[in-house]
Amino acid sequence: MKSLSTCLLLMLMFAGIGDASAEDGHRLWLRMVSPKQQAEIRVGDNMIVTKTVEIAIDELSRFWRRNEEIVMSGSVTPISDDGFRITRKGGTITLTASTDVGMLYGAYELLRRQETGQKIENNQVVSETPRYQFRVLDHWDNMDGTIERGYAGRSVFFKNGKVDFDKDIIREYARANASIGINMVVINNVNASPKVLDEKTLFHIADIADILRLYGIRLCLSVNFASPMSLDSLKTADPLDEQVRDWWKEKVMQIYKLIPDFGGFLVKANSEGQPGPMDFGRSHADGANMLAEVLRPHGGIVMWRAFVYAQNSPDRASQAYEEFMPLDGTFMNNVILQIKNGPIDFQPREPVSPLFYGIQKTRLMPEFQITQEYTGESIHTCFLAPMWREFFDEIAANARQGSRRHFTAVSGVSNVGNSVNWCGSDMAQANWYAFGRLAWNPDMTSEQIAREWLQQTFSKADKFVSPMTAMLCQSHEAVVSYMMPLGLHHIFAGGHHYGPEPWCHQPGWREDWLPRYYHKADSTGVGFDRTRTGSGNVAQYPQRLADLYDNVETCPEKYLLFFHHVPWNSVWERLCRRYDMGVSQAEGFAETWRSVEKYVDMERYERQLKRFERQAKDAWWWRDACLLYFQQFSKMPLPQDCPAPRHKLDDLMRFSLRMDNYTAADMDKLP
Ligand code: GCV
Repeated sequence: MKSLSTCLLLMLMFAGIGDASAEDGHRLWLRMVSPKQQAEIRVGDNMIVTKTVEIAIDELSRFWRRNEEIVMSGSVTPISDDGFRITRKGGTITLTASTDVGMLYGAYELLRRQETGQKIENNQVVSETPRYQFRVLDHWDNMDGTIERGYAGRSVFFKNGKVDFDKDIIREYARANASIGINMVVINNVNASPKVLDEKTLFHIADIADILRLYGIRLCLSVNFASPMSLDSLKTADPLDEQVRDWWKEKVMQIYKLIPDFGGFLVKANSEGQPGPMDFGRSHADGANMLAEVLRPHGGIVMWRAFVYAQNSPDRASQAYEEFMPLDGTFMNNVILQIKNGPIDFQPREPVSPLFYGIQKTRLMPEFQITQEYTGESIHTCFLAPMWREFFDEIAANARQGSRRHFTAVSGVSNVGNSVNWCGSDMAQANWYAFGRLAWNPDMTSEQIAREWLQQTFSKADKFVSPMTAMLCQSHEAVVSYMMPLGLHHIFAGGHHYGPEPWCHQPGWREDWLPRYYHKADSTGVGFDRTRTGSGNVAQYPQRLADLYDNVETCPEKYLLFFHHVPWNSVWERLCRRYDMGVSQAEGFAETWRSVEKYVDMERYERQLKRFERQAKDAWWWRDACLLYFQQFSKMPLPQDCPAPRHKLDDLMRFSLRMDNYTAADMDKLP
């Protein structure tokens, strides 16, 4: 064993991270305070001190405030997948890992336990390995610096068509990711500019990869399938064309020369106007395999998105299944199909995409959306762990019924931008955190995650943590209730996805971009009939679920209007009550926040209070817009004990919110 105090000098380069400063939210959940005297960390002889291990040592020596000494030791028996083991004997805690990244994860686990008051008992063994091999954060950042569906400012990677980043910010970003186990990031939008593969651009991207690598994170890129045509004027991007294959081979070699641990490509093909193999008469598998073949020798993967839906299809929910099921078994094994959790598009609530049950011979990864495109952007508090838990729970329940289920990877569309608190809203940071924690261990409960996030990010006081945990865990259901309860979906205003516009009608627009395609309200009832006698979508589910969803009596209420068109008299009262429940929950959020004021610093308190107040108003806006609009068809009064609307339908229908990325500054312009 040797003392590492000398090495600590080397670590001055990391100083600055986590220093006490004003509470602007920038430090996220990593608000650790250093002890007066740095902790001494001992390093076992069997360990190679890489730069990543140096970071682990630095983190512990600067922030470990307990009396136990820490010994870091390489593992004699391998611990798989960057896992780690923590044991305590008397006053010595031993952290063991087989890889340097495992050591870093172990260091963050120790600090998390310290910050959340979890003791490690004498002789206790804490042993952790991540459930999924790839825990991927997808950024929808454009090279001009804008972020598609981003509500937290501009890109931290790109500006004015170029790679442009602040090294310190990227280091802090990498550190935050590593602290929750994220090990891959895709830095650019799936609606990808071919320019990202330009040699000069790659050269600068490699500088980002160099920083991420220190924290065990592999960089990936979204690629435009027609890149060979745009960048080098090839006549085709046909995946079976020799020249095209050679182009990709060379490009991939160029990338690996610059970024030896490059993770791979994420591809949105033949979807929403993006080019793809089908433009050349080839299949998704032809396209994905061509890329997989050139990446495989370097250890790279292809994440091929299954988010496809053709214009004028009778049921958008059925499209991806129809397109991808026949291809099951034809993808190479370094291709992972990336499938959105639900069959439509990151709605506040959807059933699990049937592809997760159907696909048997291809690797799969769910795609969640951390950025709140459909759940209130950076204004509403909507803690998404309960929604993602619902997904994992349904998958697990079905696996028990005999359906195969093992994912290799999990991905989430990031909510990070260059705003001072990274996510635009302080509460939205919880979703970044929750994504990482669930990607590491999908068995964690929402309460556990909320609790540890709150303790680290705000205060450990139980009078703060308990009510706020309850509020966070209720928030997703509240959002569903005041926006789209009982299985309603996609009744957002056209052009953006913030406010309600169930009436939205834009001549010339695709039908499946308009709310009425989804709610199908008419004089006979409301809801999308996806039963066996309707669109037939239920039949894409395993028999047990198909039967359950097909029958209006057994269909879970939360999916009722997703699968059934039901008469008004059977649903009107329930609908009104659900909306009201959501509104009163949202109103309660502001009250809860006011009740914990003394535990929160002024800056974050004020900033968040405004958002909670806006959220309550928006809940009313949603409730009134939807109920008053539907009432035109139901012709039924609101139940007597339901409050009178605060808005008039005509006023709401006249109001038009044509802003894609509006910020807190625009909040007062809403109804
Ligand atoms: C990146 C939805 C979003 C788009 C997004 C697309 C996708 O349609 O509104 O902004 O594009 O999903 O996931 O590809």
